[in-house]
Amino acid sequence: MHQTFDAVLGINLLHANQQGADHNRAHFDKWGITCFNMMSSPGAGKTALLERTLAALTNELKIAVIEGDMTTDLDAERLRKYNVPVIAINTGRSCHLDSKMVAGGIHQLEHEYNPSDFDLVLVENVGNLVCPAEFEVGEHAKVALLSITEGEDKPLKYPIMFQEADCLLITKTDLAPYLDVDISRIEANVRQINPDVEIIRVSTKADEGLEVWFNWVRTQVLKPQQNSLSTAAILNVVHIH
Ligand SMILES: Nc1nc2c(ncn2[C@@H]2O[C@H](COP(=O)(O)OP(=O)(O)OP(=O)(O)O)[C@@H](O)[C@H]2O)c(=O)[nH]1
Ligand SMILES: [Mg+2]
Ligand SMILES: [Zn+2]
Ligand SMILES: [Zn+2]
Repeated sequence: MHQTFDAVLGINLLHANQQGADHNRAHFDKWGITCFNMMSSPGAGKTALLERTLAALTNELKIAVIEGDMTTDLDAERLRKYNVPVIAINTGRSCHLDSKMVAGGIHQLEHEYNPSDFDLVLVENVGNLVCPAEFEVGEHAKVALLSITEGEDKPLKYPIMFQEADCLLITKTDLAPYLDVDISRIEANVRQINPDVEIIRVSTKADEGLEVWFNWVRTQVLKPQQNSLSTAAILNVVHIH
């Protein structure tokens, strides 16, 4: 995990990040956009899930993607096939997206499109089970993915991600017959940390649970935005275009 206080600079990094996250959320709220932060360890299936989500929902929702990777735009290229705006952010040496990086993506969306046309922005975070959960980017919901190949104990060993999640997708369930894994044990471990989290078992390969996931997405998009009265004030105070 990163140190969140830089003693030399005297900056509380998480506090500064939070201000940027409030700024981003104010943009989303002004435009009527719901934003998800999609997080998991490398390879749990974030991009595969986004591919299926875009294929299923672009006819009913206007979606844009902000794609975070340390290097390359391989995932961004996979998602551009679905004819949605995909803004690629390379984080370089950073193993998570922070709110300032995502602000760059949001401002790009604002300049290139009419942002009020969009319903949903999906942020794919860098593959990492630890710090993305601590660095809010302005999302309305945190979606965590855990594949069944990672082990039943992961929610207990990396609790912050599972504590913070609004929705947990247990992925690659098609592999269960080949593994010594008890999926209900994973669920019990998650519930121990976060009793109220929505848990959905999915497989993009075997088409399992995807309709349940799409319905969860729909309910979140339809939820009234938390539209704070201070939206305009936040945008004025911290504008980092
Ligand atoms: N068997 C199986 N494999 C899957 C499933 N979903 C994804 N995969 C495979 O898992 C690998 C990683 O999937 P990605 O979607 O690239 O994972 P990711 O979380 O986006 O990876 P990073 O962006 O690198 O962190 C690929 O080889 C996928 O084909 C699934 O439901 N079942
Ligand atoms: Mg990916
Ligand atoms: Zn990090
Ligand atoms: Zn702004």
